[in-house]
Amino acid sequence: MDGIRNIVILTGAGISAESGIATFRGPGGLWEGHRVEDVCTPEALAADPVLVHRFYDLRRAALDTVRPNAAHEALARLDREWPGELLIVTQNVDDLHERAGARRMLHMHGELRSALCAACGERRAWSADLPPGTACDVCGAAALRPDIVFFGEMPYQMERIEAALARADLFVSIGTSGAVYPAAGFVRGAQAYGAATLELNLERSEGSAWFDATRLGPAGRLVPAWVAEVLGS
Ligand code: BJW
Repeated sequence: MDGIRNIVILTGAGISAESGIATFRGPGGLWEGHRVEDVCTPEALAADPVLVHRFYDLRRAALDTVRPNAAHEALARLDREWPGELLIVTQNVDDLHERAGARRMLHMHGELRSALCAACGERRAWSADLPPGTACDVCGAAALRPDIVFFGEMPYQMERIEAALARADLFVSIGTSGAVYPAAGFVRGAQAYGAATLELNLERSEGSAWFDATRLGPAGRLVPAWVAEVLGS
């Protein structure tokens, strides 16, 4: 990995598939016949808050039944051992990267184990069920909602991501379909700043043509092999 010092890694639902968490698109997808971009919106939340809150309550509770897989563990090892800059940007709302031990990471699409106040914007750790109308500790409004970035809402920490992409020597995308922006555009952004780009995915994605190289296979096999290569072991 000559000349590589700063790495940005983007992960998607595919990295958690081998832990037993369904991906969004494709057969058996999480939204079962609905297009995620039709149902995962602020309008859907406003129309049926009980249904949407319940959906996320079930997924939050299901986190107790899954654990990190070899791909999450390999990225946590990279985080511990890589001497240069590293940022793992996950689109996932599960907590498997941090449970594997990754620290230099962020959740751009929110977190299941967090609640967001729709009135004041406060975010707080949340592990129980979250019924509609739960009051915010900070402003008192009965406005806590799942801390999930819906379509049409701004993903978190975009400035930090853009700054990391601008400094990256290598951008790696793992287990994401390249169907959702702005994440799907990171490969071209990183390239414009001069980074090399690599995709690790089960199959070719909508964005594959943009990458310098694509390796196909399950993340649980590809990611540990790639991390060993990067760390020279
Ligand atoms: C494996 C594997 C294994 C399987 N090993 N791999 C037109 C053009 C451009 C943009 C837009 C547009 N129209 C609208 C937009 C914007 C919109 C958008 O992108 N829409 C598209 C439908 C076109 N985006 C937004 O609204 C975003 N906000 C925004 O743009 O704000 C404005 C802005 C302006 C300027 C700068 C910045 C922002 C918000 C997007 C929010 C997405 N939220 C969700 C919901 C989470 C809720 C929940 O969990 O319930 O996030 S949608 C859903 O998709 C989720 C995911 O994070 C996201 C991406 O999915 P992901 O991870 O790629 O999963 P899959 O299932 O699609 O793919 C899995 C992949 O894994 C596949 O490739 C498999 O092959 C692979 N795989 N098993 C390795 N074992």
